[in-house]
Amino acid sequence: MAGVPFESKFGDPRKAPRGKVPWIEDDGTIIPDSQAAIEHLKRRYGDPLDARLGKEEWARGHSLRRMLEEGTYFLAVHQRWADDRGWAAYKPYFLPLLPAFIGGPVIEMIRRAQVKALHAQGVGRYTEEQKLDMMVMDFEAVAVSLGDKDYLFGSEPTSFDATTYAFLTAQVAFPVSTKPKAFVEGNSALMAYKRRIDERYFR
Ligand SMILES: N[C@@H](CCC(=O)N[C@@H](CS)C(=O)NCC(=O)O)C(=O)O
Repeated sequence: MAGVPFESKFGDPRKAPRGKVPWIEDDGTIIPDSQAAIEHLKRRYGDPLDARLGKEEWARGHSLRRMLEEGTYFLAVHQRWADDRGWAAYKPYFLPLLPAFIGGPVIEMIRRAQVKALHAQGVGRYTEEQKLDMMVMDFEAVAVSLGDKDYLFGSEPTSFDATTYAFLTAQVAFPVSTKPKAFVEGNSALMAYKRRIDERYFR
């Protein structure tokens, strides 16, 4: 989006600098966490995306991104790892990423660790219904922020659109029907926004 050339590679959390994906390597410097990576790239190569934003717009974008990455994220982890229907759909994609033979028991261990982490974070303690409603509300907040604009902050995209796009795409691409997925798919402005970004950057 910022015109910086890059090559994407498969990230293995076991080899990640902080045990988490994603991370970037830029000229020998390793930067874990998408947010820190974005800040680094802005410092190093300039900021063609967000530089035009006023302080208040930045604050709104930052709040939205933190809601998605630190709140909605855990609800999405629940969808994939803890919910039985979600797990049945996600496991066949995840399993081939692990070594053959030990992959089966290891994946169940990872699942138990994820369920424990969701409980510690707090999301795991809500009922299924509450979790789905919380997620719908988050996407509703995104839809209201977008309004009838092409991008969150007008006619051109910012780094905040990258985050929003990722969360919408993950929801739409996930094969299990849920309330939040139905909300996103039923919202014509959100779907047009997702298509706009698909066509601009991924076609
Ligand atoms: N806010 C972080 C989130 C990183 C994150 O939680 N990554 C997950 C996958 S989406 C992970 O690597 N989990 C492995 C683990 O917790 O062991 C970022 O955007 O970089």
